[in-house]
Amino acid sequence: MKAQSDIAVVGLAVMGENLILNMASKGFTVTAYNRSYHKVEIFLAGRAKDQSIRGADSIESLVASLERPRKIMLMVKSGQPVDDFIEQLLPHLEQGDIVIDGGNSQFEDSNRRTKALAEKGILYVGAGVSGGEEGALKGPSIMPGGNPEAWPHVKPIFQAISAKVKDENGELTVPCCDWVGEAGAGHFVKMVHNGIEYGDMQIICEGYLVMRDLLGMSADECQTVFAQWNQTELSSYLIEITADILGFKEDGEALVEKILDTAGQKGTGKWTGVTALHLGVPLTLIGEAVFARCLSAQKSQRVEAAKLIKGPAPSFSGDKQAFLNDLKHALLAAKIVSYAQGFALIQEAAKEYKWDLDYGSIAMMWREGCIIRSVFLENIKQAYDKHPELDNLMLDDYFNDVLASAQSGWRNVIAAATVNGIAMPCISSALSYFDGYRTENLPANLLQAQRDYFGAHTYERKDKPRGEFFHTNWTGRGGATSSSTYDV
Ligand code: NBP
Repeated sequence: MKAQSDIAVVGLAVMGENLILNMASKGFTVTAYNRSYHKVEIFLAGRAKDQSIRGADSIESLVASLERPRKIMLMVKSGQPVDDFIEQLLPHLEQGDIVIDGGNSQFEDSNRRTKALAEKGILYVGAGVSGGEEGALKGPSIMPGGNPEAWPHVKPIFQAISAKVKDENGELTVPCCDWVGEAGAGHFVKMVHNGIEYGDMQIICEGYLVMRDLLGMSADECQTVFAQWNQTELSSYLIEITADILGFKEDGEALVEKILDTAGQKGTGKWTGVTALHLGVPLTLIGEAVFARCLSAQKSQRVEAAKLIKGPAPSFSGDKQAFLNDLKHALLAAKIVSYAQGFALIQEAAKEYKWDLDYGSIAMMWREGCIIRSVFLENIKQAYDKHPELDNLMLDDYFNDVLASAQSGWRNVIAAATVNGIAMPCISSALSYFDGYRTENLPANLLQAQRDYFGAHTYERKDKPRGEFFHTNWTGRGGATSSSTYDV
């Protein structure tokens, strides 16, 4: 083992332990530290035995064990614990040392911490890490942002431990980790990743619901369809595990049918939705995915409502295979809309926070190692390679063509689900966004008139240049005074 460690990892829970083992397996020497020291002892005697991993029993010994510039990665619970630990560390650090937060921190916290630490001469990195326990051990997707001066020091370690994608020669050499951008950009991208994960999961669940309740398919039959879809352009980790889950048996019966239909959530989908509202970006699909989990959690109300509120009894007559093909198109189209909305959110944040982002590179960071990994991300990379400033992914030729051919099946599925009383909040809201986005004249002319009528909020006119505002005394009773204008 080297006399001084390359990096320290603080926090020996599921992510920290596995990242340390991953780093050691790539030839780095790592110092392990945890608030409760007994976990360090257990780790050193167990999984870390005979590896290039040393323990530290105090912050002083942690800092002393590191070569300079020191790199200290926190894998602790996000929020106050991160600030508390940074406070404890600061008196022991020197100019140019690097603090990395690899937890699920809010991007505003990373904006704040990058600035506050830079004022003290300490380089801060806020890195989103995705892939859970297995990813952390074998190769996660890592999305680092923060102080760019830190990147050359952190890059060799992060790119060595991250998941890899094949290069043009078919070799697994392209790391699913690259510099995202300044301050909180890395954690912002990780947040949107998690929001997209909510959307992808809900889209799949809506497909399953239609198969089960409209087509009357068993879990085994659904499993066969998802396994087939995993050989198509829908191929992804989440479709793959869905097939596995549907085929899993307990006492000869599908376990999935025994699981209570109330979804949990830890909040990253909600943050994505709240951020979209703040930035004024329509993120309808992810928003619906969060609300779908909320509605599922109202189980006792739904049990009562199911008795009292009657809708149509689902029944399907027609060509089942053709309908399943339509359903596949509906899932694909909704997924395109979800990523188009997610990337539009990242683009708006880049403008707001003045981050210089490479959208194709972000797509490649999600290509492997994380929960939303899929072949589809390759097409997103290509779209941004062609047009780095593309306003919306749906405007890219490839995605426009896919949407054009998926459109009629997508509409058929939503029509059938609507007639049969089956809720598809994500797949149907995606279609509303798609139709709204391609509509030259929305009814917001009437909306502006309503706002001017009751609140003198003014409107712009089609027959006048943009930026000129008018107020009409609609009733003859109001005055000529208009309200000030403002944007969301
Ligand atoms: P947890 O989020 O469960 O955090 C547990 C760790 O935080 C323990 O080492 C604990 O020390 C330490 N800790 C706490 Br709690 N408060 C502390 C404080 N005030 N000062 C110092 N240490 C403190 O661990 P995790 O699931 O491994 O996740 C770590 C981070 O990675 C989190 O931000 C999480 O959101 C993120 N993440 C998790 C996953 C996943 O799949 N679990 C995936 C991606 C990202 P103790 O042992 O002394 O209590």
